[in-house]
Amino acid sequence: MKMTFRWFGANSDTVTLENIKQIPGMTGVMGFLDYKAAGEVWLTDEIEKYVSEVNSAGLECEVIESVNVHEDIKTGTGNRDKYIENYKITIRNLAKYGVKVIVYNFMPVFDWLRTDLARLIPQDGSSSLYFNEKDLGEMGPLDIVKRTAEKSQGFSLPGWEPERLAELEKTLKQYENISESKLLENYKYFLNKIIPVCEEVGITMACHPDDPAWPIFNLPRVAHTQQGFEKILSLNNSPYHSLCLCTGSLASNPENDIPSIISKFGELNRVACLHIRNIKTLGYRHFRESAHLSSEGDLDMYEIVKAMFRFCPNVYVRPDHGRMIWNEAARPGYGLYDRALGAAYLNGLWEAVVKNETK
Ligand SMILES: [Mn+2]
Repeated sequence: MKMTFRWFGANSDTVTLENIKQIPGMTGVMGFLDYKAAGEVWLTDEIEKYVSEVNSAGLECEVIESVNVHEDIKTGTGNRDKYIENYKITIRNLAKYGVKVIVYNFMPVFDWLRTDLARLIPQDGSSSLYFNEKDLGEMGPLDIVKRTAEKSQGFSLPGWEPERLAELEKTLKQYENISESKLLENYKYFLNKIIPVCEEVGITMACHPDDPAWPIFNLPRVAHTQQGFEKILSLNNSPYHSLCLCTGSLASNPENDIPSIISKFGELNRVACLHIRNIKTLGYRHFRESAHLSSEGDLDMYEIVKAMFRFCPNVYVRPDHGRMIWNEAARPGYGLYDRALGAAYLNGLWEAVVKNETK
């Protein structure tokens, strides 16, 4: 296990590299260039600047998140081949600076969705991200985008970048004729073009699950169940086509057995990294994010860490979304304090599992 932390860059994050380095057991960051729009090439000087900053803080940058896939690739229309060529250049450029894994998703339009970004948890006065399908009511995608932007306290949210959503109506229109099987066909086309480049330069692509783990706004989504991942992985058999299993995203559907999903795909050598967080189910399609401890949410973190140790012990891990605690003002989900507590807890579980399993 390599414990890492998401970092948005010096100009975009309230958390500093020094903060991250001071969290015990932290080996690196999962990097992010928040100003890059989907389809754009990540230039070598931009990557070099980010990676060398991380390295000079004594941290590694072997995982990059959110090299977003352009909607033309997902819908198989317009300039798809141009954007795929750009993606290939980005893969090569990232490899030059020691990047080993790219986390991405193939979700139509929305990376993730919440109905409240700062829901008060009455028991302790902290707040966290929250979802209740009932609150969506009559709201359409445009209303929810507007509301999410208003509630993000001025921070741009990954997956909700303004430039990406500016053309939302047009993008939604593009999906009117895209069925699940068409989406998978376009996904396969993309993989077959980029995976040979990944194999050549040694970068693994890690698909992130849908969040929440079901289709929204009638858009086709395929990455939210074991069966969905089986379909996705069968599109291309290379081990460089892999998964980033995000426990909190998957757990929004209580039918997903997370330790079993990690075991299954870990054993097949198709798990490159894990995002670990916990959620508390409050009703049907109704949940809030919780502190990482098993006792605070629905997930058995001991079983999750044990599955990781047994079936994919070399993965990159990061504590995912934390609650907002101790009056911190930060990007929703991405404060320092609760994620640092999560990392310390996960490191403790890891030590216990390693000692138990190797006795
Ligand atoms: Mn995640």
